[in-house]
Amino acid sequence: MEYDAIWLGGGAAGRFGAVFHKALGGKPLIVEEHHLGGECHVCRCAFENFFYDQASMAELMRLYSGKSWYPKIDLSNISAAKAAELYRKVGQRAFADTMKHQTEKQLGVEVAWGKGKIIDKNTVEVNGKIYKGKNLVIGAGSRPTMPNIPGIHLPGVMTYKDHPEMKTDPKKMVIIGGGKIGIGKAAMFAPFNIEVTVLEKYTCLPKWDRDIRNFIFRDFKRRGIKIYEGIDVKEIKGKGKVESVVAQFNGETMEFPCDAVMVSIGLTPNSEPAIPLGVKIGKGNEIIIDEGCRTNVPGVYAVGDAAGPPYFMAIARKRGMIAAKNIAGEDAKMDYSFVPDHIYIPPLEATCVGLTEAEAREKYGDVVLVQVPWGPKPKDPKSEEYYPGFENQGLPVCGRMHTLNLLFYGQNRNGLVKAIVDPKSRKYVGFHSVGDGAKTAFQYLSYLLKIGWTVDQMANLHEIFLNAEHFIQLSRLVAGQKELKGFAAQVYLEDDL
Ligand code: COM
Repeated sequence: MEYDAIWLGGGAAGRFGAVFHKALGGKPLIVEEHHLGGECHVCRCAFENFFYDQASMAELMRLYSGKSWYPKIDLSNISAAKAAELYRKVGQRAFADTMKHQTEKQLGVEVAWGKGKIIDKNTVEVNGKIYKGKNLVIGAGSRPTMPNIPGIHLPGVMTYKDHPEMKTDPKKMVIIGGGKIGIGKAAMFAPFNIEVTVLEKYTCLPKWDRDIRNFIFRDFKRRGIKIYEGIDVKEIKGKGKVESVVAQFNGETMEFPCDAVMVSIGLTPNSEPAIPLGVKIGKGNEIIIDEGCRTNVPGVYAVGDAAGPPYFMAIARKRGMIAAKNIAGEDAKMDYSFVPDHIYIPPLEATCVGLTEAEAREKYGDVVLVQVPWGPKPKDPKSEEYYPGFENQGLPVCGRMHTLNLLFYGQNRNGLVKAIVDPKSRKYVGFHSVGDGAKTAFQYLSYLLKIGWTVDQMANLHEIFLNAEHFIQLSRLVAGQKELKGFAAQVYLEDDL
């Protein structure tokens, strides 16, 4: 055999897996039709990061315009389509070239460019050329799940895949699906003067901590983003292009006029290339793998989104790494514990890892919360004014935008942090944040959760004050207590949405 493994698909999973495989001493070949890095720089993480930044700029300009020393800024001509155009012209090309350069030139991994056709588990044909490998790794990614409803193919209906392709600015957008992608897209479109309505069949962000959800939904309300939960979309209407979305809500038919629809009801794994090999496929169309990313067919592995959730880049890359180790003769296993989650809600971000407060209370009984801000807020506070008597609102929370806290005192525009501790063991069981910049810390916090990190250990770290998540200094304030009593909220407050 010419190669130790053929990696079908050079996305996050295949690219990282093949690189790791080579570093372990193997001889990998990546087969890739379009770009190395997969969808990342086309329409997923690189694009999302770029667009988040653009939307944050727009939202901050709106918030600061005419306040304090900031000039009045005319936002009538801002354009999401122009932002997308800049990305298409520069970002997509720059990242594609960088991925290619890094993989082929810097790291020396061989790539067969073209559509790979699996002949058998040891043979792949690319542009008429036959490649032979001892192992085959399928990393074919995923695609947006589309509902089977009338009008789904009308022009103006898009998914995350088409977002970078937008050429005009919609005035009204309906987002079908209030999961992580839908909520993130709603928050990113709204700053560009687009009227956004989210229609969710069940509950938006059901797995997130209640305080974080409330923060996001309160913020959405302020910004005029409408959310309907428990609504069943039946049809997209329009003559030649999208004109409205029809849905059933509380037994009534509702129609939402719009000129764009974003569908974000989930992802479907691209398992089809593996089917002829006799590989087992699950109910969600995913390739079924064991902890070592092996399929039921010896010598055939599956990695990344093609093997089903969690759909998260770190998981995709790690599945690649685990498959590489196993191909190289190790017995490596995936670890799915304490995977963080993250949503951009410009100009902030929401990040979490571990248990929510409700889950923690169920598991541990009483828990201690280390949380700011907390408690009642002044009613309809004006900007640039201080409201005494609401001391729980005073601490700046997020990383670089403390100005938000001072400019909008008591409105909680700059975030929320919350650590949940089991008081008996003094171990953290969950971390939650809305702010900016906290996601960096959460990469490491997920590991600290895994090793059973305690408030006492946290109190011994060196914070660089001010920081984006404040967990070190806030925890130190309670760590001296023999019996942990926490820092702020110990009871649920009424929702104040
Ligand atoms: C995302 C693509 S940047 S990859 O994981 O680096 O290949």
